[in-house]
Formats: sequence, structure tokens, C-alpha cells
Amino acid sequence: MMREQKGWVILAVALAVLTAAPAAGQEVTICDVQEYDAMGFSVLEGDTVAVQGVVTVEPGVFQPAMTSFFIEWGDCGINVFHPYSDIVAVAVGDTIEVTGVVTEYQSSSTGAGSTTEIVLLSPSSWSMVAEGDGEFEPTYLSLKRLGAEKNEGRLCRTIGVVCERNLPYDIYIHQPWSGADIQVYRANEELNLGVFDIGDTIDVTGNMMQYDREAPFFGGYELSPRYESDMKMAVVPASWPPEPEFWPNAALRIPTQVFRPHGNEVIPIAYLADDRSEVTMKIYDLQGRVVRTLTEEEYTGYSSLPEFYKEDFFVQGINGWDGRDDLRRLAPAGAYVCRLEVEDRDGLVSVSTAPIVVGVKLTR
Ligand SMILES: [Ca+2]
Repeated sequence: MMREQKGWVILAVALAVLTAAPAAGQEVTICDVQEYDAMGFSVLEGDTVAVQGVVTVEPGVFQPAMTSFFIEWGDCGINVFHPYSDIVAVAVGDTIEVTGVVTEYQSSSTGAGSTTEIVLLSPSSWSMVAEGDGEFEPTYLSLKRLGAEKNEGRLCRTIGVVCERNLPYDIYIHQPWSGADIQVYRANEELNLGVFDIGDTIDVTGNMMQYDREAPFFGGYELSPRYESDMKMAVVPASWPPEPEFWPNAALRIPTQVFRPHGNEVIPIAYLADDRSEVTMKIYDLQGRVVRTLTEEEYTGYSSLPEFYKEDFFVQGINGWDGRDDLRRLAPAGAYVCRLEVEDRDGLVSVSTAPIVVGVKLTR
């Protein structure tokens, strides 16, 4: 009996030693770690991984205890957490490799969170690959694209109008024409968000974090500026913002009066489509049959604006219908529907429809 117990103790000690030994960690990319499941959790949660990335936020900026920093690689970013007293001596722009366990951060008191992090295995489970120059260029993302799981952990830059202030902790910025908004959160407690007033259009760079209170975890995203210099009043082109109203990704504007095509009249169809999209526009009769295809999967191309603002703009187009079907025969008098379909570069399809009434030639 004694011998058996002793055997188990030796086995347990051996296992503990094996577990404590520096694990190699599966070599993956940050994007592999940020792949998520239906709950919004990393598909590698609980795994020990080794990833390479460039530092975007140094230890000490968001956590005075120097326990947290961010790295980024190939359009994906991640929080690195090290629960040790040793300082990880890295600076913005340094390329490093870290080995740790993929963990979903959740507050022990509220259960909220769901920011994916890599928890360093030991104080020494990181190494310098190449020292940087102290710079890291953030990715500009329109507010309507920013608050998404795939952006969590990235250093992003966006523009929005201040619409709410909960000082000193956070402010909210929004895009009046898309309805999108985001919380700008004071993760660095030295920042004063109160320098901006409601209605100010501001340009913010920060790391994307998540503090979501409800499963599945696809909400509660927050943009956390690192320093005072990450926030400024926006310098915008004269045509910005495009329109102070709600714009979906596809919008149609067609005159409402009765249109009489027998006299070579053409009804103008003005439309807005998301920048860099594919546009399809067709006229249907009330039985749902296609009468005329005006445009099929036509690429809207780039707007002429500077790269920084492109994501926030729509391409404006004008089309027209001469009242004829695909065989160029005059369509009978009656009601028709113009349908605009816009597929943006993320594959998101938006549809807008508007009626067109074709009249008859009136006799005297
Ligand atoms: Ca998340």
C-alpha cells in the first residue's frame, strides 16, 4: 500500500516538473489566436502558443503595475499579460516573440470582458527579435467597421463626433450618417477626456479592447488611447462629414412624379453606394420579374478623397431608365420597383428599393 502511494507521489511530482518546464508553445500567428468561435472566444483558448508581434503599447501605459502590453502582426493584435514583478523591457515598434497561454479575460466580479490575451508562461517567456524605432502606424478604420471582434487588440485610428461624456472614465463618439459609435475609454488614467466637448469632431488612435457584459461576446468594444497625443481635434476635408443624416450602405433617390417614357423621357436614378463596392441595379414589375437590368456587379471604384477618409465615404452615382425592357420595348404603364444591391468589400450586402410609376400618354 505504502509503495503504491509513493509511486503516485513520484508520478505527480514528475508531472508537476514536466508542466513547469518551459513549454515550447505551438508556433502560430496572432491572427490564428484571434480566430473566434460562436461565443466570441479564441479557438485556441487554453493552448500554449508562441507568437511574434510588434509592440503597439508598452507595459505601464494601461496598467501602472507594468503587467500588460499589446503586440500586433498582419492586421491582428493581442494583449499580452504577465503576472510577474519582472519588467518586460520592450518599446513601441520592437518585434518580439512571446510564449504563453491563450486566455479570455473576464472580470472575476462581473463576468464581463472577453478580451483575448496571452498570459506569459514565466517572466522570461519572451525574446527580442528586432528592436524598433519607437513608431507603429495605426490602421485607419471607419467607425462603422471598428467595433468588431476581428479588430480587438489592434491599434486603430478613427474619426467621430463626441456625443456623450461620462467623465472622467469615457466618452462616446459616433458617425451621424451610419449610426455607428464607439466608447473611447480611459485605460491610461492620466488622460483627460474632458478636453473634448459634445459636438467636437475628434481624431482618435487607441487600442481596441472589449468589456462585454453578455454572451455571446460580440459587443462592448472600446478604443483606448495610449497618450494625450493619440487624441486631437480632427482636420477634415471641406466635404466631411458627407451628409448629416443616416446613410445605409445603399441608398436610392428617384423623382416621385409619374414618368412618361413614350416621349423619350428618361427618369434619373441617383444612388449612393459604399466606396469600393459592387453595384447591381434592376427594374422589376409588380410580379417580381426583372424588366430591365441597368447595372450588374459594377465596381464603384475609389473616391477621389485622401486615403485616410475613404472608408467614410460613399460613391455617388447617377443612372437612368428609359422605360424600356431588356429587349428595348416600352414597358406598359403601371408601377415598377427599382432595386439597388450593393456588396461591399467585406461581402456585406445592402439593398434599397424605390417605386417608379410609368404613366400613359394622356388624350385630350
Ligand atoms: Ca473578444
